[in-house]
Amino acid sequence: MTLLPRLFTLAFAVFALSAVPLSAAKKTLTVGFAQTGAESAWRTANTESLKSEAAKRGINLKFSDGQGRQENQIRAVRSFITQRVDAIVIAPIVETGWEPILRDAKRAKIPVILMDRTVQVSDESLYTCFVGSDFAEEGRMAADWLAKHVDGKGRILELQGTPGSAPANERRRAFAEAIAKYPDLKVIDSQSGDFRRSGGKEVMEAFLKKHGRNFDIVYAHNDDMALGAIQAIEEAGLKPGKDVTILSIDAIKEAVQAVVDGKLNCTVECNPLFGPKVYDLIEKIVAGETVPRVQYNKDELFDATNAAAALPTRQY
Ligand code: GYE
Repeated sequence: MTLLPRLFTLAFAVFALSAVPLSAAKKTLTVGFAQTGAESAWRTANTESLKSEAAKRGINLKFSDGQGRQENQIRAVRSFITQRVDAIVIAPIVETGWEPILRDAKRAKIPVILMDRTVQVSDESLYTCFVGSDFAEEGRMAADWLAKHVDGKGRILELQGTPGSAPANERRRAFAEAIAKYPDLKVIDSQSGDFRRSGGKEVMEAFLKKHGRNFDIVYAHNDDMALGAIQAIEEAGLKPGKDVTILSIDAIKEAVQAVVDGKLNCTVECNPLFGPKVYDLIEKIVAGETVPRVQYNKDELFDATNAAAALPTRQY
């Protein structure tokens, strides 16, 4: 044999060998993620978890920042459907208004994973599953802690999250229900700070103008708003954590630090690190396995008794 045909044979053998593992290799998954926006440190940690875990697993993640608007999220989902992604992850900014786009996704046979926040729909089969925290349980944990800490007495100012969002709705409802047992523990005013630090500060400034010193407690639906409120309270010459009892939800590192510093009295954990869980679910769904419809995180509570010990290992 001359050299040329031998080279051809060799090249063919190499090609044939490499072709086998290639065709047997796992297909790269493409996932569309419609995020709410970047309103809080919790949200930043959540986005980072989904991005870094996708990179680790070689998943092609199409990320859309909804900038706090449901119509942006719906537009992103529509474009994911057109692109025929393998799965869609939504962190629904509000609970209502999702039926039409979820119907479109179902018609296109694209599984939808609701992450972090729930939706209200008439037909549960419009999404495949939900993974998140139990917001009602968080509201109850905050209320029970408070009732013990202030001996069932006090005037509460409430800083609500984004109006119409599942965490604002549930954290408000469950907290109110739990404190109803204590006739001397009352919410005297409640306004939305949109889960933002600047929102918490502005609403707290308005509360201080309106109520003067006639309140005892601030209950914030998230840490960022509590941290904003703490700033406003300090600027008004009061001592947060001492003159005013302050409690919130999320347990971001900065808030656990504020508990250690005595400026925040308690924060209920709400873990945002959903990356591994979400992609485990998607890999199973795509492989045709059934997955649990609803999965909740197990969250803890941090106050003066355990914050210092927890601080060094906080991951977000
Ligand atoms: O508490 C808040 C964020 O939906 C649980 O959204 C989430 C909430 C979280 O902006 O910080």
